[in-house]
Amino acid sequence: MRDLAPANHDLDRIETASRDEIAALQLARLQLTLRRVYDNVPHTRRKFDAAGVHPDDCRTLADLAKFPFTAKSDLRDTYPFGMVAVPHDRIARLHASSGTTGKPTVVAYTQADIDVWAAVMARSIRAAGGKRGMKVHIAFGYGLFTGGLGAHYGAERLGCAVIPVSGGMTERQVQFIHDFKPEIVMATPSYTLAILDEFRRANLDPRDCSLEVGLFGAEPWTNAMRAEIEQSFDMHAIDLYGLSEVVGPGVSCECVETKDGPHVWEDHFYPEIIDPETGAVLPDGSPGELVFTSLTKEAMPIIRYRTRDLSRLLPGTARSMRRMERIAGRSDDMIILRGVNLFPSQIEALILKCPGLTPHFQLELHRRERMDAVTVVVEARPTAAGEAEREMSAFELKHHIKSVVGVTVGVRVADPGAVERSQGKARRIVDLRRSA
Ligand code: DLL
Repeated sequence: MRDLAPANHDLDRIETASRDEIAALQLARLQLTLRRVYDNVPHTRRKFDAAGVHPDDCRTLADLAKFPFTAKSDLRDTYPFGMVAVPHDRIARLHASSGTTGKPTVVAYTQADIDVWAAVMARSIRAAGGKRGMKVHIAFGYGLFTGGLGAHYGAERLGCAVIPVSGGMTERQVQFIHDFKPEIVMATPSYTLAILDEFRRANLDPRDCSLEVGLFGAEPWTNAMRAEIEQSFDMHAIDLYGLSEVVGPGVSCECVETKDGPHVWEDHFYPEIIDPETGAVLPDGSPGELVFTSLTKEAMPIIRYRTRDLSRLLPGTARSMRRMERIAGRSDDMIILRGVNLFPSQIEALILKCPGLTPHFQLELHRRERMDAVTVVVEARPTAAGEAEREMSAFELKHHIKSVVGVTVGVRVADPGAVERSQGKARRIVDLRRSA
């Protein structure tokens, strides 16, 4: 793999500014944002009033802790435009995330918001090792999902040639990668595995393809999966994070020279870690729930948005801006099995330790005699699909899970190709418990 670290003079100046300078910029922008929301969003103004806080009470960054959180329910309750802080003729774009229940959440952007988004995505692709003149194959879905268009505008801003393939039609993805020779690919990690399978099915060696860097995100993945993707394609695999309510992809991204967790682009998004039970702000380094406040957004500024994503804030390394630890899981994806917390990402890391198994998997939840039970359904590698080998793999995985996580689960090793493939975010949890 080539050394693709960007030169210092190619970075935005603020990426390497002093912490004091970053904090001063954050405070000024935060005060403006609180004021903008208070003056223009009645829903949030009522919440501030009920909590007895006013934008003037924010004199230091720590004062932000006095302000109420925003939850997904606030966006649902005010559907579709109740959180918009600008006259509607200034809205330049709407995106929406489908969500599993009820109404979608809608997010709005002004032209200035779209510009900031393009800038933070360009910064992310550059941090990943992307350079002007490279070609970018975008396999994130285009449409209301923020993945495709977010990546698109960022790649264009960096001066790359964009190949807007979107998700799906996996055979054609492989053909275009083979024929157009992009250096960069952007996709969900689970869909990247489907592309990898298709390379092999087509009898092409993925290590021979032109790809040098992949930016992967939109769903949790592990360092074990990084290793699998990097070895299979002989390319750098970089973690890209974001969420629609905050902007879309490009809230934070790893740097290719360190690959030690995404750097939060703190000049635009202010991160906090809270205790998910009490809401108390925790010091950097403590594990908890990520909360973001936008610092520059116009159309839909967001104050203390509870992401439900579990992480930690860590000091900057390749940049001055703080890092977040790779997302361990979402609090709402956590399975509590006989008192033990279990995340799909833990299972993913253990599956990758078993040479006979592929990382295509789902967790089935059952209820047996009023006790919850989990069965890991995971595919055998085609080279280890015989009955005896599968039994061995199942035994091995069960053993790893028991000794690392501390719970007994069922394991079913399925035929190659039997586990549902997604073209976007993978569905890792299949809940078969009948509602009581
Ligand atoms: O998934 C935005 C995105 C697109 C990010 C493309 C990265 C790449 P939503 O659909 O609103 O937005 O989903 C946001 O996805 O709260 C996390 O739970 C999860 N997520 C996103 N990136 C990562 C990541 C987009 N790198 C939700 N690691 C977030 C783990 C991620 N989880």
